[in-house]
Amino acid sequence: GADASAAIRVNQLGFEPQSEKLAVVTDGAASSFDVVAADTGKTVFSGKLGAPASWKPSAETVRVADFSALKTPGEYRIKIDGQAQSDRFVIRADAYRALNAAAIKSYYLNRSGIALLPQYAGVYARPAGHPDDKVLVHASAVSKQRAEGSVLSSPKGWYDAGDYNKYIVNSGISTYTLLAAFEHFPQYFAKQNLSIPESGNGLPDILNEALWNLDWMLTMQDPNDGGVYHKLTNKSFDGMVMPDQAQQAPRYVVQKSTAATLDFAATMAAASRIFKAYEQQRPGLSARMMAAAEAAWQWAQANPAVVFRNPSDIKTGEYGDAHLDDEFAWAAAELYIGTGKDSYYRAIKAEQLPATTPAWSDVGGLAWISLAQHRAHLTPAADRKLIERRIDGLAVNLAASWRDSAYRVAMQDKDFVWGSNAVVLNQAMMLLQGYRLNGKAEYLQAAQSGLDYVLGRNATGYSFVTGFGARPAMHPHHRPSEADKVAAPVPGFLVGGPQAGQQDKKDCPAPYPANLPATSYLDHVCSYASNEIAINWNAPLVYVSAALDQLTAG
Ligand code: G3I
Ligand code: 9MR
Repeated sequence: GADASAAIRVNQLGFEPQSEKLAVVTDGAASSFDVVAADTGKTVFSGKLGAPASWKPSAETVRVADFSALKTPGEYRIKIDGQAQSDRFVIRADAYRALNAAAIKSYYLNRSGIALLPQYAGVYARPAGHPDDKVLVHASAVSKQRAEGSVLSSPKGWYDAGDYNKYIVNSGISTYTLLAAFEHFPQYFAKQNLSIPESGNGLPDILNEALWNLDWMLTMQDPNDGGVYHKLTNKSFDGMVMPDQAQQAPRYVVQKSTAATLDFAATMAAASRIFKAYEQQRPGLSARMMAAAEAAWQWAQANPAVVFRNPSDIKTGEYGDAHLDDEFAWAAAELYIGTGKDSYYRAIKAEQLPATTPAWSDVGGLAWISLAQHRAHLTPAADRKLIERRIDGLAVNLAASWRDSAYRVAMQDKDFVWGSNAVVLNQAMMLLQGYRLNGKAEYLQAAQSGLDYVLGRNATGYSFVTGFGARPAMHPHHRPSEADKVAAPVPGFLVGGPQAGQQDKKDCPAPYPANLPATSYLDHVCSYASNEIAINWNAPLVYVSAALDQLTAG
């Protein structure tokens, strides 16, 4: 029954045959478990539960069921005491193919400025919204060449999240992470057909999708000085309506900021090296991106401390960040890889740059990812040993937290912030960098646990990806999912996840079911603090699902 199965938490999608396979059991009484064939109920594997251990973020005592030795493809459930049964899950090759495709397709389904046609979007087809071909320069963004109220064209791009604005800081890390997935696992994406308008044009679809946003980002740079506007936005958030019904006009480009300009520089430099191979499809694009990246870098040198804060009349997402060392380092690293200029290497200040789990406000880890990826081809100025030490040092720490954790996840109390589900996936992405560097099996296992967590092995029992798993989030704070006439939410989105802040309480008619860091989650459309979706949260889902399919293949 539903109640009994809630006590056995498992990745509700399933596993690659060769992967580590763990479930977590909240029932303290049983000491053994069985894995049974989902259809016949026949036992195919039996094991002992691990010792009871407590997990601080949920204040639960749990035991681990390890059935990694079961490698036979099939559909299964876990059973304890001959009674409580888990949800169904599969063991099969390419276990995350459909998940990965949907996670990328969600970007198409969140595109601004284009009608989603039924042949690509199915029931989620909708008219175009936010053409953004006439946006105004906000008072905060005036320059010699562009007076207040000047009109710019800045179409395309993805809506940031459940809201309809477009923010450069968040676009940077999101787009880069998709590009990194492609750069690291090109074979995985080579034949993927996402059924988007550009499919079949000679570019892999993940790059087609990334281009939709890169084309927009390029319009956000002021060609007169290289600076980049922080965001393109309404004055306040739209209502819970479809994009074409959002009537707030005008839209504005708001203040250039150092963070946005550097995130833009890093992303364009990375994109430039990837699109070099596609000169035929987009002539001149790679060179244009590198020129844009260098111009942005120059602006940031001249304007090194312009921290963004919302002007008083602008009430939308801020993405304000006063710590800019990591943004400088990331941009310098990508420019160094792209140009081979040692001056950029020195600007990284690598000795002082820690490797941390990436987030929109903390992009130093992205510099280390790119440096490690390209370490064989760097100039002698680069310290290869340092690059390896940084990547491995973070992976060692994350793996230690994972091993010590009752739930076998690297997350600790402090990681349950707004968008916690992306924290665990970005941790997994960094563990995968460690694994790609030195092949330590436990890094791969710990990364697998990160994906398991968002797909059901967590303290809420939900799968946090819309459309995937037996009990997925159904009511994300996502305007199209709420306003369309379709019962199921737009699929392939990672929701933000539990965190105890509950900043949306005043806007929620329903109470949160629990208050602890790992259980403070509300599957209600009101809950922008635990149940919104966002492009930066989906990006590590794309990366990790592809990597685990590719790296675990028998
Ligand atoms: O920086 C402080 C830190 O010093 C302090 O110790 C800590 C304690 O709570 O808070 C830190 O600030 C947090 C900030 O993110 C920076 O990480 C805030 O608490 C937290 O509320 C804030 O959350 C952000 C949220 O917007 C509200 O501003 C999320 O990271 C960010 O992902 C989210 O992004 C929104 C956009 O603004 C609008 N579009 C939707 C998107 C997703 O919800
Ligand atoms: O919908 C908004 C969401 O995208 C943001 O992440 C969130 C926090 O900035 O704010 C949401 O908008 C809410 C606003 O802040 C307060 N009134 C209710 C709005 C939700 O409908």
